[in-house]
Amino acid sequence: MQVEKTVYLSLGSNVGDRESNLRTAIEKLGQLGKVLAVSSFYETEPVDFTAQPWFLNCAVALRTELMPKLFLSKMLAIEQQMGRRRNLPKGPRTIDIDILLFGNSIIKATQLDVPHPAMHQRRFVLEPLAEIASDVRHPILKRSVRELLHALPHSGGQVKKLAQS
Ligand code: PH2
Ligand code: MG
Ligand code: MG
Repeated sequence: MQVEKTVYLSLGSNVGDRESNLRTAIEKLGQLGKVLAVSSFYETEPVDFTAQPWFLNCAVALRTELMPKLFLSKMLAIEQQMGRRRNLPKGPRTIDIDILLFGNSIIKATQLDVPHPAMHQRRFVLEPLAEIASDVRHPILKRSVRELLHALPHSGGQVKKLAQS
C-alpha cells in the first residue's frame, strides 16, 4: 500500500504572463495528487540574483501517493512542458516549482534536498506558505512556518500580496 503525504511547494514565475503561468502549473500539478490549498499570489522582489524582473510567487499544498523522486521527475517534466529552460542559475524563468516539505521526510540526495535548504530564509516562500500552513513544522528546525516567518529579519526582498482575482 502506498502512503499518502502532504507536499508543500513554492511556485515562481518572472517571465511572460506570470499569473497565467502559475495557474497553468497548479492545474498540471493536479495530475500528481490532490491540490488541497493554494495561497494568494505575491509580487516579490528578486533575491540572490537581483538583476531580473520581479516574481509572482505562491505556495501550494498537495496530497500525493508518489514517492519523492518520482514526484520530482514529474514536477520537472511540468516545468519542461511549460517551456522552462535552464540558462542562468537563479535567473529569469517562466516557471519554477520547488519542493519545500514532503510530509515530515528529510531527504538528502543529489537532485533532492528536503526540506528546501533555503526555505526558512526566504520571505517570498514563507509569507505565502504561512497562509496555508502556518502550524506545519519544519522537521529539522522544529519550528512552525509561522515561527520561521516571524524570525525573519525585516530586511531582504519586498513581498506584496496581490488582491484576489
Ligand atoms: N527564485 C529564485 C531566486 N530568486 N526571488 C524571488 N523573489 N522569487 C523567487 O521565486 C526566486 C527569487 C531561484 O529559484
Ligand atoms: Mg527556486
Ligand atoms: Mg527550482
